[in-house]
Amino acid sequence: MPLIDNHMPSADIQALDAAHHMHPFTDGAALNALGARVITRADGVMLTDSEGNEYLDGMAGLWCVNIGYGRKELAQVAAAQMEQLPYYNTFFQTTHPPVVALAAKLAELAPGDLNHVFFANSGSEANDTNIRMVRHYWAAQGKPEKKVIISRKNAYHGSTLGASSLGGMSGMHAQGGMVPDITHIDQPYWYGEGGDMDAEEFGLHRARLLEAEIARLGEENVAAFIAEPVQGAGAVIIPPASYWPEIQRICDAHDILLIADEVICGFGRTGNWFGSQTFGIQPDIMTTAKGLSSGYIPIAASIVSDKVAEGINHGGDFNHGYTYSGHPVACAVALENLRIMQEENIVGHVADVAAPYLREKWLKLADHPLVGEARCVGLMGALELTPNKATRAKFEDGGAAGLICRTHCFDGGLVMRATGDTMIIAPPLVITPAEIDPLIERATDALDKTYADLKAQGKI
Ligand code: PXG
Repeated sequence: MPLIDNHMPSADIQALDAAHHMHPFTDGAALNALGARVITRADGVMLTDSEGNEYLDGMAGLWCVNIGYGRKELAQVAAAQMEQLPYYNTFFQTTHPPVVALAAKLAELAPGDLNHVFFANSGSEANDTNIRMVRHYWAAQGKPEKKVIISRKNAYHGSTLGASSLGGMSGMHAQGGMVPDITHIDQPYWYGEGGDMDAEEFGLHRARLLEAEIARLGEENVAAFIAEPVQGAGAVIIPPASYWPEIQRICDAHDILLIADEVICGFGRTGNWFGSQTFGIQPDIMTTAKGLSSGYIPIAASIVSDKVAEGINHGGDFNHGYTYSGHPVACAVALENLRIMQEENIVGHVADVAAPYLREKWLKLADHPLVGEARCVGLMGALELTPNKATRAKFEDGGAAGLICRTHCFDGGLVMRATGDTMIIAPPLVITPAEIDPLIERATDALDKTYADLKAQGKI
């Protein structure tokens, strides 16, 4: 069987990439001058590039390869499903076994009365679905004016126009504009924005901004609040314990739907099946994607409460859907992924083995002279790089230190992401203590080298 593999010299692949492939979230001219790393294969938690270099993948791809690379069962299920029924839609009074089985499985796994599933192909699409769903829900209740969605600055909810408007990344809003009736409040980022406030006090303060925003807009105009249990792309912002209970109280008190964007937190990342369980959130809708199929195939799902689903059903047609909503091959692969997750107790492995082991070692990195804070929950963690630990100061040329560190990580065989000057990890959930040891060693080595570089540049 022909595979597109390492069949050309790396430089030739890079030249074709530069000539024809437009990369996401990338300065194309800068990348083309450098040339992209060509990743050709992967197994377990390890990646291999076209030059034969190996990297420990501290990012699980892009927060998604939860069961690790190389699980042949998923490939076999995909092939079998393609042979039996490669495609059919679910629009016109039809359905098919994989989509039904996956919807029922998600209803079983999701907390509370989240029993109904609308499928999409990406987290962005699922969040676009959510915008239309919550607005349609309130219109079907006779409240069409209840349509504003409140989100947070520095949130990431995707890249379609709707999802990027929900997100709080100003650089994205500046390119292509925003859909109307979406507003943003400040995030619960204690390290970066807490100042002299105690973390719990700060968490309450930031949660109460939601109540103030609802009052400003008028409760009768607000449809929903959307938030990630832990902001992922925003740099693993773990809210103080006081934050989520207060958000829940405010949503309940003001009849505002709560959307938990679980695209990163879902399927075991925080040590429970869903981040909502880790933080005691009872959402009306959960957005899921990534770990749903461990990234082996694109699929996403909005998991919806009885109340919202019944409300929608009373509204006549929901004029929404994608050609590939509930694609049979994607559903079959996601089901197989969830079967493996359950049979191998991968969430239990995170909670009882991998996360406690990582936590002990990761938090110690805060002793490094370059690190202002080390934080983690489950298998997601962040390190704040700073020129001054005592004052939590930021580097003047924000982002440069992070890029130096990221390069040292790559050179040392570790994929660790930089968001500005915050280093981030979210390894595959199957990572073992024996694999966490080299992750920590390589991260420490990269921090040492970054520190030396910054000293030499006079930035510390
Ligand atoms: N919600 C959340 C919380 C996400 O993290 C999306 C929605 C959108 O999902 P799709 O499948 O449309 O990409 C995401 C995606 C990064 C990075 O740099 C993070 C994401 C995507 C791309 C880059 O950390 N998260």
